Amino acid sequence: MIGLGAAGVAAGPYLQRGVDAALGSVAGKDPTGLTGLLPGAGGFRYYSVTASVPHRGETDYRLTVDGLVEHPGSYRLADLRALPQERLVRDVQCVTGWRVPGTPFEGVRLSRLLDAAGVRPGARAVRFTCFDGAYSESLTMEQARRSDVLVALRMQDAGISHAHGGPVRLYVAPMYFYKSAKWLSGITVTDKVEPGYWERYGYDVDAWVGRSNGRDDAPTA
Ligand SMILES: Nc1nc2c(c(=O)[nH]1)N[C@H]1C(S)=C(S)[C@@H](COP(=O)(O)O)O[C@H]1N2
Ligand SMILES: [Mo]
Repeated sequence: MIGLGAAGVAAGPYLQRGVDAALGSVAGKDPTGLTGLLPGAGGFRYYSVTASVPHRGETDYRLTVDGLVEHPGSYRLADLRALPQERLVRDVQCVTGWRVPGTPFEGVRLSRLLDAAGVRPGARAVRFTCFDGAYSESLTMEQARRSDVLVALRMQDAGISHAHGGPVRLYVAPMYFYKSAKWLSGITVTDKVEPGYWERYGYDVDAWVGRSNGRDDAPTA
């Protein structure tokens, strides 16, 4: 069953509905990945574009920062925890419709890591890679520097579980949840935005909640 799901994802999200039907109760009707309802997680669905993901923790987790920076480097979990932590409590919104209200995330502001690395002139974007070996995401430099974009170490007042992309995931609060890359392992500063995994299938690169992917919600006061 996992093999069938992975094949469906590889072929594209629009085929996923058929795959979901074949998987029956195992997967939800969701075009953005292999899904399943996470137990006890407040309505979150599990997403991974790969059939399995290695576990990384205290001894073997590394987050590399490279590309157009003065000081490329890598962080261990302890290094990330030693930096000032930011807490955000917002609604999580998946582009397919499900939503989890008031979810706390905590971590290091991405802008802090960019400042520490020393972004070079000419840098316009940031690319994110994951230790699942497949997923990627990207932000413009302006988006990446927002105060509501975190390299998150905690979610729902606990360490981020493996299912939710732990030990470290990206959290892009103002955008649909596909921007929040799980199992984050690399941050590369680049000269232009490179569309991420789902964006190659037509999802918007600028994924503002309510103002992208064909939605145009009335502005709230
Ligand atoms: N590495 C990786 N990150 C990912 C995904 C994925 O498949 N792989 N799916 C994205 C999508 S579409 C969503 S909705 C969220 C789901 O996060 P969750 O599994 O913690 O609910 O992760 C995003 N980040
Ligand atoms: Mo999603």
